[in-house]
Order: sequence, then structure tokens, then C-alpha cells
Amino acid sequence: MRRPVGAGRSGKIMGKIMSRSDVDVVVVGAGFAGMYLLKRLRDAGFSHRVLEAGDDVGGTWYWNRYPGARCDISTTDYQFTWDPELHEQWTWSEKHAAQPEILRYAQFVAKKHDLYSGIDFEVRVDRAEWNDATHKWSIHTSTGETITCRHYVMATGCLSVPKEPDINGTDRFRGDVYVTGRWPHEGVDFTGKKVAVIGTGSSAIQSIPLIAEQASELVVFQRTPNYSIPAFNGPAPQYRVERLKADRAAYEAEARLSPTGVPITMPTVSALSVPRETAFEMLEVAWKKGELLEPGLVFMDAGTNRAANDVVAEFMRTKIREVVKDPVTAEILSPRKHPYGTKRPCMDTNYFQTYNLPHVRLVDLNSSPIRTITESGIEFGDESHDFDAIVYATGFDAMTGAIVSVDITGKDGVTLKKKWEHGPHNYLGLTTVGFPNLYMITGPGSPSVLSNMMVSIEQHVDWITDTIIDMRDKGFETIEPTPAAEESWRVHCTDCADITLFQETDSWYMGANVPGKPRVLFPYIGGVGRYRRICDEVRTRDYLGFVLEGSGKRQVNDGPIREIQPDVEMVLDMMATLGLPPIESMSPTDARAFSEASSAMRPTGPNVGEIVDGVLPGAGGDLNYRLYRPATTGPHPVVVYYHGGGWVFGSHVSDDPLCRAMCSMADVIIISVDYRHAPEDRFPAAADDGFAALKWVADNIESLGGVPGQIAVAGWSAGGNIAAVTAQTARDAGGPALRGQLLLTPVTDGSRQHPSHQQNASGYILTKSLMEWFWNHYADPSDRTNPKASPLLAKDLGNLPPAMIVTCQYDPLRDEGDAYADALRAAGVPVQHLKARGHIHTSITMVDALPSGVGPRQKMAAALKGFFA
Ligand code: NA7
Repeated sequence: MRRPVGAGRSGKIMGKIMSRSDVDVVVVGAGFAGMYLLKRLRDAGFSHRVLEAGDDVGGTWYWNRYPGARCDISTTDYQFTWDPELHEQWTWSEKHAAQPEILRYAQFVAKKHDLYSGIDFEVRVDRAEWNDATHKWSIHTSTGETITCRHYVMATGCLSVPKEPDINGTDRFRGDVYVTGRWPHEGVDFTGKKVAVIGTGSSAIQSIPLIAEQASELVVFQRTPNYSIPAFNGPAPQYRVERLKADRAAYEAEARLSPTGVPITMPTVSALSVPRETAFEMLEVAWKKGELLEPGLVFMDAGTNRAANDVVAEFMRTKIREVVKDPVTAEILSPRKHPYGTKRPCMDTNYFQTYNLPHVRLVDLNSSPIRTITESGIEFGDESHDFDAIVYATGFDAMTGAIVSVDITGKDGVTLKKKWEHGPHNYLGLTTVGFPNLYMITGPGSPSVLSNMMVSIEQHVDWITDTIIDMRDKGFETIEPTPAAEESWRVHCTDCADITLFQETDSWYMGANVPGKPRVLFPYIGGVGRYRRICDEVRTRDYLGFVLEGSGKRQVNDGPIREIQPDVEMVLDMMATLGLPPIESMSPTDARAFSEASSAMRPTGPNVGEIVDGVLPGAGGDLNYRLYRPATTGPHPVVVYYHGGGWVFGSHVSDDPLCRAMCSMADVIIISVDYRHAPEDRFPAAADDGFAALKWVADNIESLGGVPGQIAVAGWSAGGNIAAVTAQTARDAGGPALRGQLLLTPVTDGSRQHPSHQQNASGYILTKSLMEWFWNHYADPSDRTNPKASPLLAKDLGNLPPAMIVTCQYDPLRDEGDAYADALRAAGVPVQHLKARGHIHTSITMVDALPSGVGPRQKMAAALKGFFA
């Protein structure tokens, strides 16, 4: 089917003839994004032009016609949801639709909704400039036309500009040359031909088996082997079909709020918590489903922990070895360097089997690099080989290539290409500072290629259309993000990327395939659902992070949209779904049982050399302690550690993972000591025990394996309070002399409210009311001004040991911790103060559960080491 003749010439909007050279919105691209946007703009009554370089709709499915081109997402999920009739009117023939069928679907939708009449085909945009006086874009096209518009949308796709070949001699070859992303529409017959394929990414993996069926000889040139699972193509997955039939709306809603845009059960098991055999059995079940996202989502930590990822990677290599008969070829095809999922995982039909065919050969470019392409073939290693055809499956200038290939000039004459020289800085992946009213669909900084594109495309189209409708309703002409919002989005995207393994790999996700491209994770890895909620929140909070102007009005609603660490947010979201009762509604006995039960479920933390449990004399009787000794040869410095738990619960073992981590990272002995708890033993019992324990450890340091004189204190929360008080008591008592104090989110002032008590009163595990419950159990109001309860109130803070103080942004105790750091510094105490951005009161103690805590813990360990240096 071809588009109807005369398409793209209608200028009729809602019954009125509109000027074609001055419109509300210009859209570049008529792939799925441009098509849906056209529909929404038309329905909303905006005048528009949609410009498309090709001669038909379909975008990526128009251009990528190489043999075997297929969608890797099931047809149950890779389709429009905005027209419910489509589900009745269109039936997909298989689970993973091939390119011709997807193109036919695009054409079907375009015809049904009369989209052809709104698109100008075979028109490229060469240049676009923002005019700050008229508040309009001028769009210059390949046909010589200039169109002015208020809003300008790049719906140009993420993988639409093939990468320039970076191989010697590409121009010399006199045979046939093909590029997978620009395949001839009439197809290619390789029968009897000697063919070279360069590249082993998704396009190559899909096309190689089919090229091999025709070619007399096929040589595949591989630089990096890829993980690929069999598609097991056939009918769409029955369980998805049934869920759609039962409740399509619920299924689609779940997709929109899921991490990937496809409803999937998220894993809760660590790959490191089950025996290898069990892990492989679980992976086998996922592998057999033939769904792209499944194997990567069997284990909760495959994307964040290299050892966990290795389990999946080894499973994949086992599968390759089972298929490929020649062990040398199997090994060359086995990815070893990059973690599973950090390059786009592929789906294939008989890819690895193809290497068992006698006329197919694999060349490892790492041992036999291409020296040059010649007139008749390729010289590589110490060989020279003639070919009839060369297929470049060498990929794309992904995500930004198509956007910056148009010369886009924003305010003050700055081009987007220039602005993005060091990274595609943007807000929400939709807009960018200096380029008002310019929108990108599925651009960098949005889930894009890490999601089901259909879900992400629809979300972006809806957000953009709804935004310009809002602007029209309120009389605004321009919208532009603020520099602060853009920077905060960059930080949030980096926070998300930092906890994954993506940055370990040179991939096109990281811009690494194109020489000179900045190295950042281009797509947003925080997940489709989280991203949608953020975009929605921006609108409901009156365009947070944007400046809107027009009709003499200016609205600036500046501020960051997300500062909390993404993994911390995930924990909070998960806890919110559990509906747990507040601890302060429990009796102390029940609260202790609850705390112990929660601790039993957390990861255990790293191994240490030795753990010794013992008893020491406290101020009011014996106290338990646990000693953590490093695996290195002693003696070691000693840190006396006081656990958290609001003086009410916890014990010498309750902070076990954190103690293990500090012991192994700082190479020090940690002695975690218990103390008497409230309400049975109120103030100052805990403080007295803290000092008694320190004295006993100092007196017995040699027999404990420590170095005499090398002793410090540390504590978290109420334990940080005890550590700080102990340091003051030791100073006043004339010893033991301490080398340092490490205070993690300490309680330092029970005498009054600080702003953070109010700002972070609820929603971050430690709440204002829980903190009040702790204080009420521990100390009378009259005692709270005593520096033994509130160390911040000590008259003299001089001559205390050097301190490392960690405070967390979303902690009610943040301000009192900050105040203590400031006060110590003012008193001449050397202070390192880490203000942990995006963290909550508990998150840094969550060892092996929250990757974002690793950095702060490394700094804490470095501080401990520094105390003894
Ligand atoms: P990809 O995934 O970028 O794959 C390109 C392949 O080409 C990859 O194996 C590259 O090796 C290889 N390549 C690139 N340049 C060279 C040179 N100069 N020499 C040898 N080999 C080279 O692109 P695809 O088209 O396969 O897939 C893109 C996406 O389209 C896909 O993920 C789907 O989302 C749809 P490298 O890995 O860089 O070592």
C-alpha cells in the first residue's frame, strides 16, 4: 500500500483554511510519534505542518527494511492504545511482527485517520531559528520553503541517522554496498553472492541468518559479541492476550506505570541469594518465554551488581556453547567484557545456529582487524578476501543524531549542536534551556530506547499536546525550562545511571559508538512509570521548572523536580504499598520485635576476617558487644560503635551490615556495643553505658587486637548521639583520648524543633512523630537541654576529636546534624561534613540494598582511616 496521491496538501483545520506558511505547530517526522501527534493537534484545533523526509509514514519501519527486521517487543504491547477501535480492526499475525507488517499497520492507521492529508512527504528540515521578537520558530526546508510556527516538535526517532562508516577505504569498494538502516525498498537478492556483514548488533543479528540462506559465502566481521535470546516467534503470548481480553484498560494502565512500558512482574530475588543451579533454572524459564525483557528481570540486582549480572551473563554464554558446534567460534561469540543488558540485548531466529553452516565464517576483529576495504573486498589480519557485497550493520548516531543534524539555532544565536557538545542537557528529555517551544519526542533524558517505544511515544505526545493546550488556554506564548531545573534533571539522570552497570560499557546508549560524542547515559534509566509520574507532577505543580510568558504575563515556577536518590525512592514506594503501621503506634516490645523482623530480611553485608561476641561491664551491668575484625593482619585501630534505634530498640548486632562494611572498607576493628534501652532505663543510662564501654575497650585494647591509643567512636542516629556525648564525656574526664568521631545522622538536639523536623516530618521512614516518641521514652523535657542528651547544647565544643558528620537531605534530623558540624567547626574542631544529597535517615545503613549508599559509605570509611593515619 502506498500513500494516496495528493497527500500533504490540505490546509483545512476545523473548517477554516489556514495559512500553510505560518502555523501553530511544525512537527518533523511521520513515524508513530508524528502520526499520533498529528491526530492530537488536529483534534485540539491547532494549525500544523508535519514534514517527513521519506515518501510514506512509518519512520523507523519505513527505513529499516533489511531482511529479518522485526520488533523485539510483543505485538500485544507494541501498538497504539489511543484508538481502541484499532484493536478490533487490526490483527497481528505473530508475536514479533516483521517490518512489512508494522509498516502496513502504520499505513492502515494513517488511512483510517486521514493522516496522509496532513503530512508533507519528501521534505527535509535543513535549518530552524528561534525569533525572540516574534516568539516564533522559522523552519527552512529542503524544498526552499520557510514556515513559521509557535511550537516546533522533533519527532525524528532515536535510531534514524546511520553512523558514518569509520573504516578505511569504504569509498573504494566497487561491489554492492548496503546499510541496514537504509535498505533498498525493492529488497536485495544475495543468491550465489559472496557477502560480508560488518557489525553484530541487533540489525546484524536479525539479518545474518536470512542473508546466509541466500549467499554462497558469508563472512561476519565482529568487533564485540552480543547477548541474544531466541525470539521463539509464533502467536502472541497467551497470558498477555488473555489479560488484554479480560481488561485492556487495566493492562494498558499497568504498562504506562511499569518500569519498561510492558507489564512485567518485577523481581524480588537477588541472583546471589540462590545456588547457581537454581538461578539457571529460573533464567531458563524466562529464556523460554522468548520475550526480550524477561531474562534481565529475573533477578532484582542484575542491573546494579556485577556479580549478580555475571550469573545471567554466564547463563547466556552456556546457551551459545550449547548451539555453536565449534568451541573456538562459540567463545568468540560469547560476550565476556560487558555486563548483560548494558548493550542492547538482541533477539534472534537461528542466529547462533547460522555459524554451524559450512559457508558462514566469523572473523574476530580484535585479533584480525580490518586494515582496509579495497575495490574488490576487505583486507583484514593477514588475509585479503573478495566480496560481491558488503553490508554495513554498523549502527546509528543514536538519540541525538537526528536532532542535531538539523541546524537548530535558539536564543542568542546558540545552536543546539554547540549547546550539546558536552552532553545533551535538557529538562525531562522534552525541552532544553535556550530553545523555547522546542520539544523532543523520546529524546535523550527520557526512557526512550530503554522502554517500549509505543508507550513512551504516546506519553510524550500527550504531554506536549496537553502543555500547548494549557498555554493556549492561559494565554502563554512561550515555555522554556529554567537552568536550575535543567541542571537538577541532569543530576537526577546521573543519580539513576550511577546505580546501574551501564557506564561500564562502551555502547551507543553511552554515545560511545560515535567518535567525539560525549560519554553520558543518553536515555533515562529511572523507569517509564516513575518518569511519567514526574512529567505529570510538573504539570500539576504549575509547570515546575519552567518559565512561561505571553500576553504580558510571566510565570516562573523554579525548582528541582526530583532530588531523592532513585533507589531510595523505590524503597519508599515499596514500603508505601505495604501499609505498615507507624512504629509510634506500637508498644516498645512490639516495636523491638518489628525492628528485629525487618532486620532479618536485609542483605547480610560483606564478609569480615572474624566476628567475636562478648560481654563487657557497663555502667549498670553487663553489656553485649560484637567485635568485627578485618581479614588483614593486625593489630588494627579500634572503633567503638553505637547502634541506632532511638534509645528504644536495636542491639549490638542490629547494625550488623553497616559494621561489616565499615570494618572491611576502613580496615579497622569495629566493636559494636549495646547499651541500656528506654523506657525501662531512661536518660542518662544509655549515655553512661556508652562511656563505660569506651573505657573498657580502651583498657583492653591490646587483648582485643587493637593498637593502643588508636581508638575512635562512631554511631548512627541515637547511636550517633551517644558517640557525640561519649566524645564530650571522654574529653571532660581526661580520657580515653579519641582519634575521631564518626556521626551518621546523629541526634544532637532534643530541646527544640529545627526546620527539617517540619520539612521532612513524614514520608521518609524516620518521622517527626516517631522522633518525638523516641524522645518521650528516653528523656524528660527538662533533661533534654542537658548536653548529655543534646550534645549541641554543650557550652564548650572545643578540644573534641576530629569529626566526620553525615547528614541526609530528607531526614528530620538533618538540621541538628548540620548545626553540630557547624558548631564543632566554629569551636576549632576539624570537621568533615558530608551532606548526603537525596538520602533519608536510614538509607546509608542499607548495605548491599541501596547502591546509592556506597559513595557516602566510602567517604565514611575514608574518614575512619584518616582518623588513624
Ligand atoms: P548497533 O547495535 O549499534 O550495532 C552496530 C554493530 O556494528 C556493533 O556490533 C558494532 O560493534 C559494529 N560496528 C560499528 N562500527 C564498526 C566498525 N567500524 N568496525 C566494526 N564493527 C563496527 O546497531 P544496530 O543497527 O544493530 O541496532 C541498533 C538498534 O536498532 C537496535 O538496538 C534496536 O533498538 C534497533 P561494537 O559493538 O561497537 O564494537
